[in-house]
Amino acid sequence: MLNVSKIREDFPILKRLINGKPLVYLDNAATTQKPQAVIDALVDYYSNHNANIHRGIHTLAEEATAMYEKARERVAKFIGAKGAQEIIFVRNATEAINLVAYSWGRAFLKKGDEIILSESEHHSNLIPWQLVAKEKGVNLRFIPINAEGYLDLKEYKRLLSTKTKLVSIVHISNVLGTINPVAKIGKMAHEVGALFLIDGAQSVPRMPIKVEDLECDFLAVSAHKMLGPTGIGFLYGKKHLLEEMPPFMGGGDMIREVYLDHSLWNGLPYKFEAGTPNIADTIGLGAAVDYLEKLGMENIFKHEKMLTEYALSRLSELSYPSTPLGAGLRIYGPKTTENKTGVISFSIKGIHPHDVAQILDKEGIAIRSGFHCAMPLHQKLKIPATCRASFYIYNTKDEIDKLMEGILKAKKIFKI
Ligand code: 7TS
Repeated sequence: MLNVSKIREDFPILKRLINGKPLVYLDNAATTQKPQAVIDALVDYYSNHNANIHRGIHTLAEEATAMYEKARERVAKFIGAKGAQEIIFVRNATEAINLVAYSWGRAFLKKGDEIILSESEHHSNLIPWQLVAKEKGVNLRFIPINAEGYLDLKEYKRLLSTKTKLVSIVHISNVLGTINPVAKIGKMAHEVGALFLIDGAQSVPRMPIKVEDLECDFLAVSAHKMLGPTGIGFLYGKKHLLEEMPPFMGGGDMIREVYLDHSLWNGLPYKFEAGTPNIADTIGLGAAVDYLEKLGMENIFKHEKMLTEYALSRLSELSYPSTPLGAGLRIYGPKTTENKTGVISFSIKGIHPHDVAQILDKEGIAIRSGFHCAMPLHQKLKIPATCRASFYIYNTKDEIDKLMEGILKAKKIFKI
C-alpha cells in the first residue's frame, strides 16, 4: 500500500491553511495537486534548457527536443502503446476528443452513420460529436444508465449495427465513479466494425491501463488530473488509424514539404502537432508519470478503493431513509466499490450543494458542487446539482472523517 504520510510531504500545497484550517483537498476529479518533482521539472526546464524544439541544432534546442521526446516515450510505456508515434500531445482530454471528431469524423463519417455514446458522458465527450453529427448528418445514439449508475449493456447491444462507426465511452464516470466495462464495450464495437474511443480522463490517473487489454482505438487523457501541469494532455491512437487521418490543424512542424498551392504532411506524431507545442508542461507530464510509476498504479488503485469504501460506509450513516445520525444524504451511482472508485456524488435533502460546499470550505475542505460538466446525467438523475468528493494518492481516512464532521455542521446550520 501507499506510504501516504511520506507522499504528503512531496506536495507543498498540502501545508496550506484554508480559512485557518489544514487543507482537505477532495476535488481531485477536477484537478490534482502537483508534487515537488513536477514543479521542479518545470523550473529546471525554464532555468536550464529552454529552447524551441525540432528545429535548432544548438545545444539547448537539442536538449529541449530530447526532453520533450523522452516524455512521449514515458507516456507511451505508461499506457502500453506499441510506440511513441501513437502518442499525440494536445492541451487536454477535451482537445484529444475534438481531434478525433474533427480529423477522423470529418474525413470518414457519412450521412446516416451512427455514433454511440452514453448518458453519463462529460460534455467533452458529447459536444464534439454533436458538432460533427450536425455537419455530417450523423445520428447519435445513447446507452442509458440504470438506477444503480451502470450502463445498460443489453440496450447497447440493441443499438449496435453496421451503421455504427464509432463508440465513445467514459471509462470512469466523473460524477458517479462507475468503472465501465470498457474492454467488453470495445469488443462489441469491433464486432460490428466500429472504432472505440475511451475517455480516460478519470481512469488513467487512478488505475493501471494497458491500451491493448482495453480494445481501444483511441484514448483521451489530461495531465492535470494525474499530477501533471494544466495545458497538456494526450491522445493515444492506433498507428494505422492516425496515419489515415488528415491533420487537425495546419502550421509549422506538421509538414514535410510546403509549396504555395499544396503541402505534404509530416509523419506521426508530428502531423498532429502544429506550431510550437507546450514543451515545459509536456516535460512536467513526464515527471508526473515517473512519480506515479514509482508508487505503482496497482497500489494507487487499491488506496483509492479503500478510501472510497470507507467514505461510502461513513456517508451511508447519513443516508436515506432514516439513520441514527438523521436522514437526508443520498449517494448517486453504485453503493459499493465493486465497480466504482475515486469519486462519490451526493446530495443532502434541504441544502443546496453550493451551500454544502461553502460551509465545507470554511472548514478547509474542498469539494465540488454543481453538475460537473455532465448536465444530461443530472437530468437523468432528476437533480440539478450534486456535491462531489473525489480522492487521490494523498488523501486519508482522517480527511473523510473531517468531511463527515463538515456535513454534520452543515446539517446543524440548516437545522436539518
Ligand atoms: N472526461 C472526463 C471523464 C472528465 O472528468 C473531464 C474533466 C474531461 C473529460 C475533460 O477534461 P479536460 O482536462 O479536458 O477539461 N472533468 C472535470 C470535472 O469533473 N471537474 O472539473 C473537470
